[in-house]
Amino acid sequence: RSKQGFTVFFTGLSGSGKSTIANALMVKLMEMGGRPVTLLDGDVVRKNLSSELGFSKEHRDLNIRRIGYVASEITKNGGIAICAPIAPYTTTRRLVREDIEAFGAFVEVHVATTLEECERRDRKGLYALARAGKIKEFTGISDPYEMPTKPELSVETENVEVDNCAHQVLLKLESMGLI
Ligand code: GGZ
Repeated sequence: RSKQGFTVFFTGLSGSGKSTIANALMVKLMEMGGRPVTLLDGDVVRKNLSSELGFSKEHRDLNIRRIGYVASEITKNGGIAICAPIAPYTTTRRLVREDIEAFGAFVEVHVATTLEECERRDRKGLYALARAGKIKEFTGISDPYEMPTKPELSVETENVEVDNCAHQVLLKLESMGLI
């Protein structure tokens, strides 16, 4: 019997390394073959699925529920969904978990790179703009990020290489009997 579908749901601050780890994980899972792998990255989703949405709590929640719905359909059909939005609200993450666990496994991975480190890197210059008040409601600066308390896995990118983080996720998936 083929294995059940599942969703890997990354959550973390802007610039924490979610996309990079998610991409590395996707490559590893694709190399293993078997099930189709679908990446639902934060900014790609915002461009294609949630282009009318902003960053209020209502809009973020809508965005995350949409991602959750697509991931649940993929999971239902035996595929692998990798999601990488900020997803700052605990309650919303829990709702998505419930949506997906109806069909398969939900693996929450907290990319726990600290705000200090994300801001120090400031790869896209967004933190500087947020500090200057030019971006309102910016996660970690002028908008909340509720830390996951019981993620399946927590990784950080300050002292650990991206590839190593992706490998930790693979090991977790193995230990859960998903791959
Ligand atoms: C947070 C923002 C904001 C505000 C624009 N707050 O580093 P990025 O640029 O590429 O990733 C961030 C992305 C966040 O979108 P998500 O869909 O992942 O957020 S959520 O899960 O909360 O719906 C950032 C950019 O959009 N960005 N304005 N105000 N991030």
